[in-house]
Amino acid sequence: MSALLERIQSHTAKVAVVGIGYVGLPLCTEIARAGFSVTGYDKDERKIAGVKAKKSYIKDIPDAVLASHVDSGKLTASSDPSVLGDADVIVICVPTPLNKTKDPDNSFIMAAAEDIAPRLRSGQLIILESTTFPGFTREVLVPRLEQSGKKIGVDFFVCFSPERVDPGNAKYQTKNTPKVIGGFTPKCMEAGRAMYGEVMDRVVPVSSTDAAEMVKLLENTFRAVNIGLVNEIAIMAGKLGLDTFEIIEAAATKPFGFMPFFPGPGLGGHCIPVDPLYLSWKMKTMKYNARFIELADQINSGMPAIVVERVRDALNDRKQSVKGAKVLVLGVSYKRDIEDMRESPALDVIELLMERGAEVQYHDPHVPTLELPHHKLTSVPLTDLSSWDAVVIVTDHTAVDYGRVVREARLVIDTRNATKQVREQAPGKVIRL
Ligand code: SAJ
Repeated sequence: MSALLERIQSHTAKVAVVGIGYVGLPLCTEIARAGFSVTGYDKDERKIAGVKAKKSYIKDIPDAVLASHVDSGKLTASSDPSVLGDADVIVICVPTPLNKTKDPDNSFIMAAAEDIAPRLRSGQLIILESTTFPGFTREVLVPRLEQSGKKIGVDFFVCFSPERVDPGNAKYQTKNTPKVIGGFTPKCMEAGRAMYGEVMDRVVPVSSTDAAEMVKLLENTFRAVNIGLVNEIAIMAGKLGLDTFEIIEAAATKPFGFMPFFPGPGLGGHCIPVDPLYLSWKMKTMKYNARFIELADQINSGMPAIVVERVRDALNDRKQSVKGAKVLVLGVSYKRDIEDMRESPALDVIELLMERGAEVQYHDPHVPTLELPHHKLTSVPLTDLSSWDAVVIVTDHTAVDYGRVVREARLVIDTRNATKQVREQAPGKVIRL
């Protein structure tokens, strides 16, 4: 342990980061910036090639930043698992999705454990960053690593430290976002705090790996449940004939005790729709039903159908049916100004409209093509907006001229309040969620 601490404090410790995606690559650059030699380990040869060619594939990491660390010799990349045996510190930043039955899929973490276990060396520190259920590190990861015959807290050290990367956030990046960390034993914690203390602006120790796992799940469950709440408020406001966004914006003037969330077409991304279900799944194994999480998931998953109901009702008011209607979906990525389509509710909105016989196309400046189960669509240019029976704003990209949309379109269903500044130019033409 003392040798590990000495190498960490002198920045001579060698670090390996398993998984160099939107979490791992920024982490690699911060570790290199702190003066450590760091190797990005990934099975995706394209990522390895990107790092070696100093061509960043992560928007938050400019090519110049990547190049500076590669040219200094501090940052390398490899798909050879032997780098894991050489490393003093190994950080695991791999995906933890849900499988088809919405149960946790920890297979990527276990694949990393299979790469590490046969190469586990005395004195190594392993930090898991991938979001998982409370108890995973203690019940699954550590026992797997101990099968090597080495003893946790004596021969090797394990911590859990949740990733808090918010892609595209100009203010908070890896280094200046407080870093929560929990150690399996006090020595594990000492090693983890020492390592991240050399890289991050602020380290937040908690009492265990389970606690650190739970911190992450609370953070993202908080968002999913509050988004579910405002989505239900939108459903209720619709029945009351009230404008949801007006209600929320007025409530948001309360300077204390309130935090605005806004309704939308559903929950997209790889965090918010997924992480809370890791917690509810774990509670099910303990015969407890995490009702808020389940209810939020039901409401959020049901929003695409609510959007299609709003389209149906708006067309109906114009004596038109959805069947045969020409509908343009405006914006399809899971949130504004990004190209990420993971779990995007736009996919469900399009599918539901097509099932009801609408002729659907989409426009998204960030998404050139779209793969649906039975269709492949291409983003159409924003010309001749009056040719559509309805334009449905599903993602509110800033690149779109919403003034032109409300002036030229015949009917606009706005699920994001994108037309807030311009809808007065076309009274009665814009229906908001
Ligand atoms: N959404 C709403 N209404 C809201 C806020 C979000 O419908 O009021 C929708 C978004 O459109 C999107 C989904 O929820 O489809 C998730 O949005 P998000 O703003 O939470 O963005 P994400 O998925 O990029 O979440 C990430 C998370 N970061 C990590 O897990 C490390 C989350 O913890 C961050 O709080 C969030 O970014 C953020 O604050 O931007």
